[in-house]
This record gives sequence, structure tokens and C-alpha cells, in this order.
Amino acid sequence: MKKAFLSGINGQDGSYLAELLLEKGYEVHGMIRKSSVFNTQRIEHLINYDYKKNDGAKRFFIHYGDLIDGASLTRLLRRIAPDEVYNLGAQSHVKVSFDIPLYTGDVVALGTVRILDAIMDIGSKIKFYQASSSEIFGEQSFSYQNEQTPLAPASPYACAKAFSYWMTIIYRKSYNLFACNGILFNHESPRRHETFVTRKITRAIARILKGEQDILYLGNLDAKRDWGYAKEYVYAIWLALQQDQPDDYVIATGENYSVRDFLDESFSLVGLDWKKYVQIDPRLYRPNEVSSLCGDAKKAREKLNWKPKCSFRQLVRLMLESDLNLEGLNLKDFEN
Ligand code: NAP
Ligand code: F7E
Repeated sequence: MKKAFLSGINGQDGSYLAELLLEKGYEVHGMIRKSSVFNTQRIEHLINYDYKKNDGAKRFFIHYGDLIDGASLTRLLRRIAPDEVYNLGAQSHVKVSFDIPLYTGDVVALGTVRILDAIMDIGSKIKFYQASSSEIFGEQSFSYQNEQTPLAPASPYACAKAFSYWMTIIYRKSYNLFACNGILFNHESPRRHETFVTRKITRAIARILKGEQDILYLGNLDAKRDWGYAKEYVYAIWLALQQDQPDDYVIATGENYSVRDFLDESFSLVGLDWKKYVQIDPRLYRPNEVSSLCGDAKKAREKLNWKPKCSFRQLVRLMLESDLNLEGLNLKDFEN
């Protein structure tokens, strides 16, 4: 039975990947950091379900640790001795990274090296996945970004992810580690944190319909992103580590839409005009914006046999449906 170790297991991707690995029969070990607030909502069902091995022993484990605490990482990896390590933990908010650049660098950039070094200490047979990001491409003149596109990070978050991206490649080449980067474009779901724009919008629509919110404050509506469905993207993450050779892959849909398009699509599904509710708050603009990102996932299609199925419209719909349900509402009651 394979063992996997995940940082960021209680985040959006961590929770979906943990489900996938448990379905595939893995023993799953996740790291969470000590928080003063409850932070295991997305994995509560896994903790309670208590997956079992054939011999009746547990298959799902949660451990305290932190990407800024190298000793905890080494200790955990030594004790667990995983076959695969997925580094999903991050201060993942681009705008917040401008406010806390040092912390972001510590977690996102140095945290990756702490894991890579722990792997080197313990046993270089461990396979390593690094959660890289389309943000490393920054502002580009190319309409599509792929594995050959030069990096031009435009935020402290992106810069930290670019550092991790290169360190993953450097450790692969220098020490023959099985280390892969997944360069994932934006991916969303009902488990997306509410501070990201898609979920902020679908959550607000549900509250507006419930009479609990009048105004939705947003920043730049013109930015375009390539939005996919997180549940499908974690399958690509797993596939990357099942190949014979380590490599780096762009994971994307190949279509991009603006924040304005997302507003059009989501509000119109419930028969509302977003212009009556949305107000621009300049404080939500970024000091340095990336205007457009769109991925070319040809390599993942050819080598991983992976392609996205969920369309932009389906994604908006499934997120809205879920947020309406959380408010005790039903999307069908509002559709024309
Ligand atoms: P997410 O929901 O923000 O999850 C990030 C996770 O990292 C959370 O579980 C968080 O725990 C944990 N974390 C934060 N600081 C940590 C620390 N110091 N030590 C250990 N864990 C820490 O992000 P996601 O959307 O699932 O994304 C997963 C990964 O992919 C991230 O690395 C992200 O940067 C990257 N990525 C995401 C996207 C996307 O569109 N979703 C695209 C490209 C790349 P707390 O709950 O305690 O904060
Ligand atoms: O912003 C604009 C904002 O914060 C998308 C992370 O998962 O994907 C994510 O980063 C766009 C930006 O995601 C608001 O200016 C307008 O242009 O949802 P977001 P992101 O910055 O693209 C990448 C790939 C990652 O790696 C990251 O970890 O929407 N926007 N108004 C807004 N954004 C937010 N958050 N809030 C607004 O009110």
C-alpha cells in the first residue's frame, strides 16, 4: 500500500486530492498548522469516515506541522516514510502577498526547499510534487502560456512560486530526485476560499437572494483568467507522479474569461443584473495586476492523457448551486 504525505491537506486542492488518494487505496498523511480557529472543515468528512486498510487499521492521518518549521517537516517525513509527497501548502493569496511578502516567501519559497531537503535527508526515492502556478508567467505578450514560456512573476506570491519552481528543477537535475512541477492555472470549486473572486461572487449571490447582502465590492473586473474545476485538476496532479520520468506540466482549460464574464454568467443564472449590486472598491486593486492568463495544456494531454471536462458555464453553475444550497436555497427556483 502506497503512502502519501500532503502539506495543505485542509485547503481546496488538499481535500480533493486526499479523497482521490483514499479512493485509490493509499494511506494518506496530511499536515495542518496549529490555528486558533477551526481549520479542518474541508476534511472533516474524511476524519469522521475513518478509512480502513484490509486489516482494519486506519488509512487517514492528520499531523501538526508547518512549512516554516523545517524540523517538523523532517520529523514527520522520517516517521511516515511516504512514497509520494505533495507540497500544496501555501500563503496562496496573490493580493495578500503584497502585504506580507516576507512571510509569503518563507512559506512558499523556503517551505518548498525545506521539504526538498527533508526528502534528501530521508531517502531520495520519495516522489515529490510541487504546486506551481500560472502566476509565475505574469504579464505576457503570448496569448497562451506553456512549459516553454519565460517566467515573469508580478507579485511576491508569484516570485516565491517561481523560486520553488526552479528549486524543484534544480533538485531534480542535481540529485536525480523524482520531482515534478504542476503549473496549474486558476481552479475553483465549492471548496474555494471566499477571498478568491469566483467564490466571493457565488457566495454573495446566495446572500443577496437570501436578503443578507446588498452590495458586492470588487476590484478589477477586466482581468482574465483560465478557470477550471479543482476536482479535475487534482487528478492531473496525481498523474504527474505516476509517470516513469519526472517532468513539469501546465494544467489549464485553454479558455479564459474576465471577472466581468463571471459576473454576467453567475448573476444571469438567477435572473439578476449584477450592475445593480456590484461596486468597485479601489482597495481591492492589486499594486501590480496580471491582466490575462490562458494555458496551453497540450503536453499534459499528450503525456498524462489528461484533459478538462468541466466547462466555464458548468463550473459557475456548480459553484452557485452549492452556495445557494448552503443558504437553504435551490437554484432551480430562480432559473428562467
Ligand atoms: P488553499 O485552499 O489556500 O490551501 C492552502 C493550504 O496551505 C491551506 O491548507 C493552508 O492551511 C496551508 N498553509 C498555509 N500556510 C501554511 C504553512 N505555513 N504551513 C503549512 N501549511 C500552510 O490553496 P489551494 O487552492 O488548495 O491551492 C493548493 C496549492 O496550489 C497552493 O500551493 C497554491 O498556491 C497552489 N495553486 C493554486 C491554484 C488555484 O487556482 N487554486 C492555482 C495554482 C497554484 P490554513 O488553512 O491553515 O491556512
Ligand atoms: O483573483 C480580480 C483579481 O484572487 C482573480 C490563487 O489560487 O490563482 C489564484 O490567484 C482575478 C484577479 O485569484 C477581486 O485582481 C477583482 O485579477 O481569485 P483571485 P488569482 O489572483 O488569479 C492563481 C493561479 C494562484 O496560484 C493563486 O494561489 O480577480 N479581482 N475583484 C478580485 N480578486 C479577489 N480575490 N477579490 C476581489 O474582490
